[in-house]
Amino acid sequence: MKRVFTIAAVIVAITLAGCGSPAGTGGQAQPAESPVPPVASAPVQRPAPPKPTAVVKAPMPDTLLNAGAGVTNGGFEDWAEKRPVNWSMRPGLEKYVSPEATEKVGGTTSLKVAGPYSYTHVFQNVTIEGDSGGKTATLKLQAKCSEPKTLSVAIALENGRQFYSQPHPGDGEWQELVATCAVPPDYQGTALKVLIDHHGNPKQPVFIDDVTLTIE
Ligand SMILES: [Ca+2]
Repeated sequence: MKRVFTIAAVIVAITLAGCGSPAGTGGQAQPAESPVPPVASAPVQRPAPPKPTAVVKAPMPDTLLNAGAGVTNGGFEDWAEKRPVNWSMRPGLEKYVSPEATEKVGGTTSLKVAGPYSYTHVFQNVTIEGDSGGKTATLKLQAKCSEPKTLSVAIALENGRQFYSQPHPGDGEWQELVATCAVPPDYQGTALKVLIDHHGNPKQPVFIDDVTLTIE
């Protein structure tokens, strides 16, 4: 009998154990954790960077030559008393210049310069209005010359410095001659001299037309 009770007790124990709470639940079922939604990556509003302050450069003041006219009578169209208006020569050498209607580039006449002489200069002082320091002046003209190394042109500063072009090749053709002058930054002069230099005991005349002077 004792063995029968023991078996019965075991059975009861097993049965009671089977009526317990479901294993593993621990009572109240926990709601499944919902996954953390990803944080929407909203565009980050950053404050607009300050606009760069526009650097306003003061414009280079204009430099006026002959009050804006540049070289005056650069085409040698205007003559008075057998001299080209606004051009100069050394005293006594005016007789070597004349207007020439058959050799010209523009207009109706050019400047003819003919010897005999060892050399002669025809020049014009071009006044400067405004600051010219640090700028570059450029002289251009058309010239016809038949003897090599007898004709050059130049820009002269008031301190005596001269900036010469290459000489005309002397080929008997119209050629452009160009002289450039780097004006010193501290230049205080009030004029630039445009200089036509015919030299070397030339035997043949030269012709000049369309003289211009610019600065920038
Ligand atoms: Ca002319």
